[in-house]
Amino acid sequence: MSATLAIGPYTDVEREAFAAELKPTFIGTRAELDALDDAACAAVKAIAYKGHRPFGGVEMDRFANLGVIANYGVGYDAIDVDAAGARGIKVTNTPDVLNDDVADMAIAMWLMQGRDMRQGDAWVRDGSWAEKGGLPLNRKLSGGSVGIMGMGRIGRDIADRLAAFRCDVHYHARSEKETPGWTYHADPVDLAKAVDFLFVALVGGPATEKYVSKEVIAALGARGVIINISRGTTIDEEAMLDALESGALAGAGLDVFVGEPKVNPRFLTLDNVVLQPHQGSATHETRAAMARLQRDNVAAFLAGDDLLTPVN
Ligand code: 8YV
Repeated sequence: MSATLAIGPYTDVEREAFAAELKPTFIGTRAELDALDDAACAAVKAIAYKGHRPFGGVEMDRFANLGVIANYGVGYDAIDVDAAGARGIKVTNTPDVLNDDVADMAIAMWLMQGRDMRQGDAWVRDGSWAEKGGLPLNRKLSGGSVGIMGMGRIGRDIADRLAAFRCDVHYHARSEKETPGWTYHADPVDLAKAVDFLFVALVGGPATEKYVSKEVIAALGARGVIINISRGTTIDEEAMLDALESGALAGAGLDVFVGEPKVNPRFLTLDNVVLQPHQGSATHETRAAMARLQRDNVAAFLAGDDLLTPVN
């Protein structure tokens, strides 16, 4: 048994890189984790974690010599960081290396939803163009009013892109930030009232559950569109579905869902949504950088060096 346990759906490329550097033991499923015997668990000093299944105190207690959980991803809501801290276990994540890709995905869904590109593609493919003429007109996006919910590193990269589209940028965050003249709203409902397009870039976890509430969704209104690249849990999904179905909300572009990869079937019949399988960071380049940073954190811990990107 190795000192490093790699838990999750690692790709072959990631496995090879991991095997060459740290020779971890790989665990793909919950059953394999449960099947580890006491001696194997006692050998584990570092866990490299990938995925969104909760990993809490009960799981940590199986590893008496565990010192670090290195998460693959900037969001570490799957890991109970308080439980880790209480046991003297450090947690790391993979910030920054994925900002570009996630912000690009947000902009792509905004363009795709606002310009009806999903419908446009179908219009060409099914012969409607030749039969009926052009697609019904859609919405101008450049120069519009946009809101960012959560002005962390990814929120800022989305805002920078929207500024290049000459949009009027508004945002909500716990505190006002230094920005190039963007409008701060201390109340999330006020932000929603001020804009047509709302980009959700909050951190996940209990503190932000349903932060985009029924009231926020109502305040966005019938011309409102929600773009979410954060976590499904940050939005009151049922309230959003009700509003999308009734026309109280114009549309949504969603890369994340409550209970993913299973998606509420109500989404599947809606024409006013663009749905993506949580692939904001899913490019060869960025995933390689995330995996690199995760391995570097594990290696630093095993060598007794400072962790590169600790979160506790
Ligand atoms: C996931 C993500 O890590 O970084 C995050 O917080 O949600 C993603 O990049 C990725 O889906 C692998 O689990």
